[in-house]
Amino acid sequence: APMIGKFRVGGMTCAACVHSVEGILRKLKGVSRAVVALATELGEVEFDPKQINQKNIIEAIEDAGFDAELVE
Ligand code: 9UX
Repeated sequence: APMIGKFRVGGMTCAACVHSVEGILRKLKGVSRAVVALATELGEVEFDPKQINQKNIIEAIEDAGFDAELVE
């Protein structure tokens, strides 16, 4: 069953950053949905835990030059 991960994404300064992060997340194998909000810096990602985990998602965001941490 899919899981929802909530992340705080730092370093986004314009709407294009948001689209960039969403695009990166949606391309990851196992991710079925990704939305990121600039104002709150919160991202919500639906993923298949058999294919990808929260750490992989954080690393993908960081590889793109942004900060990311899990929100409990
Ligand atoms: Mo906007 Mo973001 O000009 O990496 S795309 S700041």
